[in-house]
Amino acid sequence: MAVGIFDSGLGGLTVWDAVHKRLPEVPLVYLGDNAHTPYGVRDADDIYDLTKSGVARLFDAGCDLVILACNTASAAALRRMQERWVPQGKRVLGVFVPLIEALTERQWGDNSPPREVAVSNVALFATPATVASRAFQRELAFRAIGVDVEAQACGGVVDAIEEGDMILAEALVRSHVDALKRKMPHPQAAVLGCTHYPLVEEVFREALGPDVSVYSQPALVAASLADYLGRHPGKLGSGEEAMFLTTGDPKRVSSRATQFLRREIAFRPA
Ligand code: DGN
Repeated sequence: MAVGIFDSGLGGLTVWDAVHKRLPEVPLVYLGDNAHTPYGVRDADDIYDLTKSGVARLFDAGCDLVILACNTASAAALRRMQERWVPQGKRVLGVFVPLIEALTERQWGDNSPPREVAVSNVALFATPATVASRAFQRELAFRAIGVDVEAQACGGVVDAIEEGDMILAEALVRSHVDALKRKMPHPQAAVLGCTHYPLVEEVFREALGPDVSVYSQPALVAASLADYLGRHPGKLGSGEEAMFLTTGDPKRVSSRATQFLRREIAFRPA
């Protein structure tokens, strides 16, 4: 089988990279909806419709399982995508749960009642749509009690990364971290709740300081997928060529992707 990885643009490549490193034998099909990025400023119905088309395209391309490697899409569409596809034998996984399971020190799929955890205050950095959805707080409340969450909507960061303006992206990250610290001066942990942010993770880490534990999604999502595939061994695929699809301009997107992942990536039209 192939695993599909969907994002509004380039950010999901951070998840692609981690999954490819962890599971090099699994064929991956990536779809970036670059024509409609960023999702973070769209309304929930719009994000749902765009995600629905992207996921359908990945299943058409032969995927049996799709990861929504986009927090904004996961927050707005994951449940409905699962309701639609699971009865047809397809799986759709999001990126919130692996992160929250790591934060609350739970095993994959541990659905026991919420309990006290080691962390008591958390800074969440995400897009405006993800912050507005409160999906992170909802998923956390299923698993933990007594955790104070302060969210910072990081407007502009995704756009700057998609445009390749890393100087602007880094300046915005510093100002969003400052804004968060005015509301919560000493977070114990910080969650990078957008798959674009690992591309500026060092800037987050530096601005937050050494006392803050930073939770970044790609490796956590890859570990969770490895766990899932380990439990469903019949579904493991074997080494086909990776495929990269975009709704945007393949030439432009390929050049950006090559720059981000420091390897030759050739996108085709979706
Ligand atoms: N990478 C997406 C996420 O994780 O939310 C960014 C969404 C967007 O397009 N703003």
